[in-house]
Amino acid sequence: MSELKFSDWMAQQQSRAETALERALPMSSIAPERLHEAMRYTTLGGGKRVRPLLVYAAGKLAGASAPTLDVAACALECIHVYSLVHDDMPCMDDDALRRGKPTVHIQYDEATALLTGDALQTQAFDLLSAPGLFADPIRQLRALHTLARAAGSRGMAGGQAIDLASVGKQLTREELEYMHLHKTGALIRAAVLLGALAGELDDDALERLDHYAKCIGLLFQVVDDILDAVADTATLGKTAGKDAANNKPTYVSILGLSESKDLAAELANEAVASLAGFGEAARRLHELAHYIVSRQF
Ligand code: GRG
Repeated sequence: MSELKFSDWMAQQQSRAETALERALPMSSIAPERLHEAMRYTTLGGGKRVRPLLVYAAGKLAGASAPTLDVAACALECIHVYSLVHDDMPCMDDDALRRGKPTVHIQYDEATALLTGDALQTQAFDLLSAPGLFADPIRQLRALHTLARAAGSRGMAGGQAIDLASVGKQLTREELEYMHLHKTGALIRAAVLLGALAGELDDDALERLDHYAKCIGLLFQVVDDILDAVADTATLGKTAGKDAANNKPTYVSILGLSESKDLAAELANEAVASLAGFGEAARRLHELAHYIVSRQF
């Protein structure tokens, strides 16, 4: 049977992630209803699901079981959505629009937004720590450790702290890279690694995948900076031009548009080169690198 073309595979996996999230999140009929409703409001029915797609693609390559990958994909998306909810709050980016709809503190209130982020974060670890989720408990523990590291002060939350502290400052390219490898890259990297850990790859293969993941994590942010500078709010589903308006250092402000585009192409090539030893089994990861470099929103 011939394989699905990338756009069809992506739509299929996005819908698979949606169904898995529908099941994984507490129903809004269960107390506390308003909190559960807000968790579902912000998580379901939106977003590109890039992190779940990476879990699925890496997991397939590693021979992981579908139900395990569904749970790992949900855990990644819960952490990601928590970070978006908190990032949009008045104490951080203060944004009213996310995924084309009002942000949680606008639709509900600030306290609910705070709790929604908190609860989504712990929901991720609740899901990923379910006894027996991975065939090998040691690999499950490694996956938990990987996700905790990626989300915490030595990963995404740390990157966000550096981001907040650098508003209005002139960063070097190295400092900008360090910030983004943590703020955005750490979770993207964890998505690939969790998919891979759910299967049976050896440490050498995991390392090669980790290099791919590091490249696309940074690539994702370079493209995000380009889109923030050139795309409009309706296309992005979030407020465009915020980086310049907030006087934030970005790849575009440091390198300029043309050099940022060259860097994105270089990172995509380097990512794809690290997949060389996997052959056809890495097709979806290969295609995802191309998708990330050419995405329009
Ligand atoms: C609050 C601890 C904490 C961290 C926030 C991820 C983040 C850190 C802030 C989001 C701000 C931002 C715009 C970052 C740039 C890259 C990024 C993560 C964009 C949003 O991710 P997408 O494009 O969003 O995957 P969708 O909605 O498609 O899931």
